[in-house]
Amino acid sequence: MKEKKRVIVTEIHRGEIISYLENRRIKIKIPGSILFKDKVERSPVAVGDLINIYFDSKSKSYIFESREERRNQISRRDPFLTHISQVIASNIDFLGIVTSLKNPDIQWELIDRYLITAEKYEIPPIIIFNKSDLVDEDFIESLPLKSYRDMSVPIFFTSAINNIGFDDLKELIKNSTTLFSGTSGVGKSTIVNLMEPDLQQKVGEISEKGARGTHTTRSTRLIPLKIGGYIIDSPGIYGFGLDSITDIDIKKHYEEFYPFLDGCKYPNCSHTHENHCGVKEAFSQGKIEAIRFENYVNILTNPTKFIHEEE
Ligand SMILES: Nc1nc2c(ncn2[C@@H]2O[C@H](COP(=O)(O)OP(=O)(O)OP(=O)(O)O)[C@@H](O)[C@H]2O)c(=O)[nH]1
Ligand SMILES: [Mg+2]
Ligand SMILES: [Zn+2]
Repeated sequence: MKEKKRVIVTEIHRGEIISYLENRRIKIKIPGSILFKDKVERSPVAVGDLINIYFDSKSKSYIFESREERRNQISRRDPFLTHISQVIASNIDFLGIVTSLKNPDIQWELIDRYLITAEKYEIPPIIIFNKSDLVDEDFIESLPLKSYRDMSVPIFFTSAINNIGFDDLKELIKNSTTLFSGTSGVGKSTIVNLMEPDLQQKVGEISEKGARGTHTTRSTRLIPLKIGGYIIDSPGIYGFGLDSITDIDIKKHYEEFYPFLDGCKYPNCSHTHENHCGVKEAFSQGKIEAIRFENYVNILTNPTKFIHEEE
């Protein structure tokens, strides 16, 4: 008789699942028939999934049998192969959007793409502005954060190399599963190392001439925290196409536009090319943060394609 076990997926490497069973790291084989069943969804198994496995005494290896229903998932479209949807992780409590204040610069449009996705999948987002040691107070004061604060998105300013700004963040995410996502070089792995010092994930060097990261983290990894809960560290993304998100979802996110909708002549106004548009008027009068309006237009006109700017 096959003895079944249920485990959590901590990593996936070349078609092999990594997990822990009784504190021991195990490798689990995925039958090829499952991997290639559905070419549109590239992630039949994702980090964070609960899966059922059994031990095959013949091959002396663990074999994947089935996946439990996901409570939720965060997925994105590949910006080059927009028909392919990729699940970054599943069963998460917080989406930690990690960006650096400098080296690389803040990716505002990417933040909004993450927020729209988090809202759609009902996963509370957190924004972490890392590398606060590289900018001054005035810079932080001048950031256009009003709409995020009005939406009650928790915002943290951290310096991972100086261990500053983490107390409240730890308090919030302990006993939960938090996915850290963002572009390469923003400090995701450095933050994870700080929270779990025994671990020492590989951290990238930022080259002198370009400030961009070097894609140090190669695969998504779920890491148990001593304070309770898990962090999921993930490789820097180069683009984020929205997945299964409609114009309605996009419009819904921009709550600060709501008070001006009365000024739009057409009920389904897209606030882009139309005349008599209350939102555009509010934007031109400085009543809506410029960066938010620009993000909105870019996302609405190009939902599935977004390549972040390399510096
Ligand atoms: N000045 C400064 N540098 C930092 C800070 N946090 C991380 N770094 C540096 O930024 C570089 C990239 O850090 P990583 O932690 O590898 O970045 P990552 O987001 O994990 O990058 P990928 O794994 O490629 O996605 C390293 O050289 C870190 O030392 C910080 O708070 N301040
Ligand atoms: Mg990393
Ligand atoms: Zn309008």
